Amino acid sequence: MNEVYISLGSNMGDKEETLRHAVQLLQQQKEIEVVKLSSIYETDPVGYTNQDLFLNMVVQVRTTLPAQEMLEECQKIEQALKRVRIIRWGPRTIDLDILFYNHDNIETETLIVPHPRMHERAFVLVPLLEIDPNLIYPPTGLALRTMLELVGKEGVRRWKTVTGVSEFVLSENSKG
Ligand code: A4P
Ligand code: MG
Repeated sequence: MNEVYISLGSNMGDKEETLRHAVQLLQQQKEIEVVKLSSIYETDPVGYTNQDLFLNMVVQVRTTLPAQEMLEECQKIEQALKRVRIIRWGPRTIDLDILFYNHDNIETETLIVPHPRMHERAFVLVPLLEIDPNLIYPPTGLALRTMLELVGKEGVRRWKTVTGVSEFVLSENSKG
């Protein structure tokens, strides 16, 4: 069984519903078990800043799928949720990025793991460390919480606490 961390981000439409729907679609795959969810964070846009705030979260899953097939599942979910992307780093209904696949280092034309920008992004590190505060970033051997201290938590605010996978997936339309 492989342990995988996935970062989810949305900044168009009903962002919370989009995150929930993406987690539902992950959970519905028989080869994927969603194990843990972070809280949902409201985050200031990074990169292209003239766009709406994001909601970001991280999920931990277990899967029998090889990394490339896990990426394809993530891309199917992005397509199912009709991701529109006009500007690089610009608004998107949903983005799913693979952060870690076990402790593997993967570098193919379509997949780089660990995700090459994760360690400089508070919107990834804060929810990831909520799931496991002791994670190490394999390329540097540094604790991720040390990397977060360097980056700072500015622009990342806890927006909604998520109590469990099934509660989150089933709590359709509950706002606030
Ligand atoms: N790809 C390579 N490695 C991976 C991986 N580990 N996980 C390839 C997922 N995909 C990976 O991605 C382009 C290609 O990357 C894919 O075809 C895949 O083969 P994309 O998602 O289609 O393009 P993108 O979203 O424009 O690029 P990317 O790299 O996902 O964007 P970023 O760098 O993740 O930036 N600000 C806030 N606050 N919150 C956000 O969530 N997100 C971005 C997106 C910018 N600013 C943000 C946020
Ligand atoms: Mg992406």
